[in-house]
Amino acid sequence: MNIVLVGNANVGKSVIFNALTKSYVTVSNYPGTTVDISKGIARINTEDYTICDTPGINSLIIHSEDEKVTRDILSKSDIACVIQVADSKNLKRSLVLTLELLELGLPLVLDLNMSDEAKERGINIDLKKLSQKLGIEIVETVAVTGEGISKLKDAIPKAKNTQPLKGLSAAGTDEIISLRKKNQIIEELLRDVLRISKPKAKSASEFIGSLTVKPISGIPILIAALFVMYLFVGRLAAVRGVDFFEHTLFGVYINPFLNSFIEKFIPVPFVKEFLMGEYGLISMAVTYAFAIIFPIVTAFFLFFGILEDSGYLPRLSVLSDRVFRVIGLNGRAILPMVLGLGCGTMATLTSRILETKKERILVSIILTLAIPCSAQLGVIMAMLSEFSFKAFLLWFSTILLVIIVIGFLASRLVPGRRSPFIQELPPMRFPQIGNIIVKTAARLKWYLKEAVPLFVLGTFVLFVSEKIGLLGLIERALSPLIVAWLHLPKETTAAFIIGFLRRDYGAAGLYQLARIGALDKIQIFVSLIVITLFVPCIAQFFVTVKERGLKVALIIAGFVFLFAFFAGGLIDHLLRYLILVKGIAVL
Ligand SMILES: Nc1nc2c(ncn2[C@@H]2O[C@H](COP(=O)(O)OP(=O)(O)OP(=O)(O)O)[C@@H](O)[C@H]2O)c(=O)[nH]1
Ligand SMILES: [Mg+2]
Repeated sequence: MNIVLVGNANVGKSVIFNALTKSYVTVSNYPGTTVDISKGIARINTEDYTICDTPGINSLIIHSEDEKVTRDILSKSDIACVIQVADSKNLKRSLVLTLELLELGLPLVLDLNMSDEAKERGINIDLKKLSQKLGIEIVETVAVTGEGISKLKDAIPKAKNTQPLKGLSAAGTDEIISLRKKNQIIEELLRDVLRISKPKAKSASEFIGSLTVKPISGIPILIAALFVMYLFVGRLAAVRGVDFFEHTLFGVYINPFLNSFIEKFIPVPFVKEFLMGEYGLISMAVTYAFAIIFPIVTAFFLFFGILEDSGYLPRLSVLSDRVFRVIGLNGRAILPMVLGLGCGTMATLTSRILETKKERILVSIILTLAIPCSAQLGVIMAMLSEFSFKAFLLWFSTILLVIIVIGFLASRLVPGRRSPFIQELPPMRFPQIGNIIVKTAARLKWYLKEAVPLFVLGTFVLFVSEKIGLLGLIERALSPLIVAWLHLPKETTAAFIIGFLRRDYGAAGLYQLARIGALDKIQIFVSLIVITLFVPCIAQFFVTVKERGLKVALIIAGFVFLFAFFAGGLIDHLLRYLILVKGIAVL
């Protein structure tokens, strides 16, 4: 039998799910974290149940795709109990959904979560009275500390099938009358059960929150956040961390040991090259994955987790709404894009939280074209940190410009409409260290599982191509593009080839070339622009096919490929002119 967790967005459903099932699904402080159903098993009173975590909804009437998922699961037949998780701070919004759930007639438990924050704000809810009026079990929880979870478990077997509230049936089927009636009922309920004892004072977190959304203070805060990320991921992890992993751990211990091991036991030249050669399984795939990319993504995921849990991201949507309006989107679109910095594949799924098809296509285009994924971003920052933060900002502005120009043009071409922007702002919170660590570990595990096999495959492809002379052929064939147009050395071709499999792997290849001094400043910058704009990795391409259809995915990928090389060459010529002819130190 199933127990389904439903509720408005960002109320703590996923934390409750994790507490009940002892498994982990992502928890973040913004609406729309969960976009698909997650299932887990929980033992409640000696019985095993399947618990379903669902995307947040405001109503059972569907607006966006992620809401449909929830609606669908509620119409299944084997539901033992529905738990509505609610934000105690916002009882009114929760009750709109409760009234709709009552009409389903299923056993229902109302979980008033975040009661810690409600109490802080002096909000008191008379549970007994509310429970009587609605005819359902009600418990209070603080999901993040586990308070009340055992009461919630006790309430599940007690839940009985619900009935629609009286008075509501009288409204019949007229939607507007029924809406008015519902509001009236909710107002009455609130008058009976809700007591607010403290006058509303502005807290420090509210003050900081309000600074982040005003352009005058918000833009400097954004730049400061980027700077901290650049220092932490670019300088600390990517330069120091990679140095340690590559030179000390792999350079001094692991690789020499493996070398002598192979020398001793399998002294066959072919095997030696296969494992430790230029395109060797260990010297390339394993070293790139663990020595270069692992420290970078770890730092990135840590930083990102803190950002997510602080509640900054929804505020960034408010700040950026004006820019997004130019490109046919609204501020909500910042979420999939920022998530795309973690992984474009996941972010493409998150574009479900957008309301119209047009918006989802536009976001898919931008995700494919201009959003680098975590490891790639880290490598980019590391390479640019050889110059200055200025170079990083120049890269950032170039990409932003591409997003705005292409977004603007695409929004004229793709038919459809833009939806109005409504963003609820969750409170700014101090991130929970425990959640950040668990989340980072879960992401790292997923990352390794996802990336390493493709790294191995990519290396194998390069190894074979090199052996049969295909690589040289491709290098020569692409030389008008890579050498003549982009002014890059032909060795970068291999990096772009593996970039097809995973962009971060391609970026790591460029990083290696830069570190051995094979690229000058302009070449570094240009190759980074190209690899950023470059085709999506295979996984992201397939998710785009799944979500948007093959035709749209192919058009996007084809366009992006041409555009990346075109823009790279343009920037190369511009930089050469500015730096070499005019002598301006742009980088
Ligand atoms: N203070 C406090 N914070 C909570 C509580 N429950 C959840 N949170 C925080 O609220 C945020 C949202 O939690 P999630 O579990 O991701 O919310 P959700 O309902 O699954 O959200 P969506 O998947 O977006 O619909 C996270 O930052 C949690 O740490 C609580 O009882 N008290
Ligand atoms: Mg969730």
